[in-house]
This record gives sequence, structure tokens and C-alpha cells, in this order.
Amino acid sequence: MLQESTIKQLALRVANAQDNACSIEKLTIAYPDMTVTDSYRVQDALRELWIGRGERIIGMKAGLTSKAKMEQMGVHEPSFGILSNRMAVPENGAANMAKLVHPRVEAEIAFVLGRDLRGRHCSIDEIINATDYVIPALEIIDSRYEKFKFDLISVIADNSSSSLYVTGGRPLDPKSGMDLQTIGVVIEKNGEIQALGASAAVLGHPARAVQMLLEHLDDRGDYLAAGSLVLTGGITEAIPVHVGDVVSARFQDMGSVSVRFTD
Ligand code: OOG
Ligand code: MG
Repeated sequence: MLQESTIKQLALRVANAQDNACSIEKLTIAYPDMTVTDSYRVQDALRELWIGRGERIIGMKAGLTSKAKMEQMGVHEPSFGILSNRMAVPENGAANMAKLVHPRVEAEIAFVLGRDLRGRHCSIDEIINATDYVIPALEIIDSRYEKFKFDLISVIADNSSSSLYVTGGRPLDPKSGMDLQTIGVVIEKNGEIQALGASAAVLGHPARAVQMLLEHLDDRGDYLAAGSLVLTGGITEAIPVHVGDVVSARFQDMGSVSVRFTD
């Protein structure tokens, strides 16, 4: 277990790379004994830093929750991260490439909770009953590690590559009989199809990502408050983007959500 002073130092190193869009070497190179627990402590320190500069916490993300994502990154366990209001981009808004290292876009189903959820034993039904609505989302991930290569411990310390996110399309009430496992999604870049999939790609059911997140939070004495936004993880592999690209994802019965990359 790393000392608290080291954790704070690592959070500053990661925050600096995030703020200045520069890449750093994997933290596990300098700290080979670092653990997953240490990495989540780095996230705690990042959250403190962000709150200290006036940001608001909006919710959390789960990542590496689909086979396509796990294979693409070579990391086979889900990781979680914190979302702040600084990361929100309006629907069809612009993401400035100058502030990003080597971004990629993911299509995800986002949950917005109507009431608090906590504990290790929430069923999928309980999660759905506590959900106000689900909504299409794009997550723009951007690893601060060179060549977008990392291990589980390093990526968690980089807040699971979170960078920006967009929600859009049509919010739906999951309590009104929709089938959350069979939502088809098509991702287009500049009008050309890049990837397609269905929501069951995320752990069999995207609410399972919320369930795993709750287990993770419970282990740390934390929970999801009413109003939290939860990104459940990319359904397909992530799509690399460059200046001028427009990415949109069309979700079955839920409309589409898009983002533009500008210089
Ligand atoms: C880690 C974050 C993955 C997702 O939705 O799977 C993620 C990464 O691939 O950089 O956000
Ligand atoms: Mg993601």
C-alpha cells in the first residue's frame, strides 16, 4: 500500500497530464508494487482536487464491461471512474482536439438514478426500479498513457481514461417495459458505419455494470446518490477520432447522440 503522500503526488501527475493533454508513462513502471486499491485512492485524490477547484461530481462510469472493449485494450476486468461537470459536452457539441491526447469514442447506455442505490446485493430489478431514465451516451475516452497502452492498475489511476461525455437522444423509463438487453446501436463517423452491437454486450445486461459499480462502491463505504449519472461502458470497441470528425451513435428506439471534433 502506497503512502498517502505518494498517492497525492500521483494524482497531481495524472491531473497535470489530463489538464495539459500530454502523455505520461504507466504509473506501474515507477511503482511496480502499486495495487488496485492504491489506484482508487488516486481517484479519491483526483476527486478532492476537482472539488477543490469548484467542479461538481455528476456520477460515475464503468469501463471495460464488454468483450469488445476488453479485447481491444487487453485488460479483462471492469474499471470504474468519476464523472464531473467539466467533462460534459452538449449534444452535437464540440470537443476541442487541442485538449485531448488521442481520443476515442464509445457508445454507451447511461442510467440516471431517481433514488439512492447502495450495497452489494442490489438486483437488476431493484436497479431498474431506482432508475429515473436511461439515455444514449457517447463517452470520449483519452488515455494519458503513451500509445493508449496500460494495465488495470494504471488505467484506474487515470480515472479509467475518462475525458468527456455527451448524452442525447430520447430518455426512456426502463420501468415501462423496454428490453434493456436488446438495444441495437450503430456508430457512424462522418456518415460511415464504424461498429455495431447490442446492449447485452455489456455484461449481458447494462444494469449489471451498475450492479458491479455498487459492489465496488460498497467495498469502499460509498454509494450512488439519487440523480447520479452512470455510464455503463462501451458496447463495441472504441473508435479513434481526429480533427474534423463527427461521430454519432444511433440507438434503437432511443434516438441518436453525436459529437464533433474541432481544432
Ligand atoms: C478504459 C476505459 C474503458 C469503456 O467504456 O469500456 C471505457 C479504456 O479503454 O481506455 O470507458
Ligand atoms: Mg466508456
